[in-house]
Amino acid sequence: MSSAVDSFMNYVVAKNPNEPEFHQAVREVVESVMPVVESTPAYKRAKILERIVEPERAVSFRVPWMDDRGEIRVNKGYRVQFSSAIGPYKGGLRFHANVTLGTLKFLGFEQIFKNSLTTLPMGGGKGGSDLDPRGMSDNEMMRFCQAFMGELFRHIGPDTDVPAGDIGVGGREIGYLFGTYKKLAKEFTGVLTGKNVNWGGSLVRPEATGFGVTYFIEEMLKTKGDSLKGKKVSLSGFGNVAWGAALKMQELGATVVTISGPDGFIHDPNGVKGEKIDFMLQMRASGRDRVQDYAEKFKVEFHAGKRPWMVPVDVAVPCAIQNELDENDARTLLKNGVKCVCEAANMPVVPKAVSLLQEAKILFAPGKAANAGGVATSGLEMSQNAQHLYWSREEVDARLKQIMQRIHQTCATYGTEQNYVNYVKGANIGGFIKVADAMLDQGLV
Ligand code: 2IT
Repeated sequence: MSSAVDSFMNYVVAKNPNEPEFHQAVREVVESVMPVVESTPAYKRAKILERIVEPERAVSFRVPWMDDRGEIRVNKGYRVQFSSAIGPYKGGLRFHANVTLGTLKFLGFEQIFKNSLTTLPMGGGKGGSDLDPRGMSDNEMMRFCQAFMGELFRHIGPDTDVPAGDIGVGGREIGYLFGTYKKLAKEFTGVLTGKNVNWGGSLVRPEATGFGVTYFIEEMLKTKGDSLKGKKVSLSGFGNVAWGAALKMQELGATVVTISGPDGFIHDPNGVKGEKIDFMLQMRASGRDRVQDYAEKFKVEFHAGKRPWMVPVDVAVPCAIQNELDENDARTLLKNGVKCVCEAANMPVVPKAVSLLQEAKILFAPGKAANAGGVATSGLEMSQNAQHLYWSREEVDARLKQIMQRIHQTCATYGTEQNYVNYVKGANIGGFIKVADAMLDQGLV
């Protein structure tokens, strides 16, 4: 089997040079699904794997804009429309200095299987820009978003491709992007998700990724007769995902002891709770991209340039960015008795660290299963927009929770090996089969 994986990966690497994150994401899925493909002649005949790793379409465009000093700035803009087998392309926009086409191909590829797992009719896509938003004024961000949407609008639509936020794109950016789309398309439609609730957004969408991750962890712990109550939890990041997770962790009786930023991490043994969680929003709005402000305000330890995985915890939840938890971090967490590591960001744990955690037979879940609550709630926002209705907070939250429980069940169904749930395998196979079967049904397109 590993030779089939290796030869397929040689093909992928040769066709997509210099895209290491994309190779990493593809290898992880192919390792899981190769046995299914090898034993399903229809998938082999239809070249499902060769087709699924090639985006249906990827656009790259120029984003020229003017900063507050009157200087002209030029960024790259992209939208990768990866798969529309089970619905319109769906996935976020990332504004971050290290964004390349390869980054967005990795994210768009992951999104195909994640969206399939939600059980909602959404294909996979991702977009963004190499913009570094740090230190930008509100007016600069508005002009950037107007320039970005000035090109993107012709490639998207409520039944074609529905972007949302990701790193660097939150409610403010979605507002500016939506304003420009509406003006150019002359249409008020659900073309973006993550909108403000006053004009088409869904309740619970801001919290949804972090809530969903927490519901998923609760399901994982339940398989061991355990729960989050009384557990010590480390989070990385301090953005939207970490914020939502901190809120729900507090509600379920866990103590969040770390958050982090590019400058280092803070250790708050009494717990990131109450007004301290609200302060995460202020830190994000400040655009300073540092957590030392938290340490100064609440008089807790700050570890400059370090990652939070050295703190002994029961549950570790990387919420920041890809490849932020490596083999050494995994060894440290295991040595300190970690019971569960759950990816809340997309692919934050490096492959060797994933193997170490799985070999130690602790609970480990991949982002495409555990963080699917964000895009699932985007799907619920699309449903509400299509009906021209709003659902209550209780209704959206109940649906989100049920979706996370179903995703957990799918992982267990396809991933159980001798009393151990391999969530990576379960998520990949569960997500893949539905997309592959839809591709068979729709012929060679
Ligand atoms: O990675 C993700 O799933 C997201 N950034 C959310 C995408 C969405 O369309 O809500």
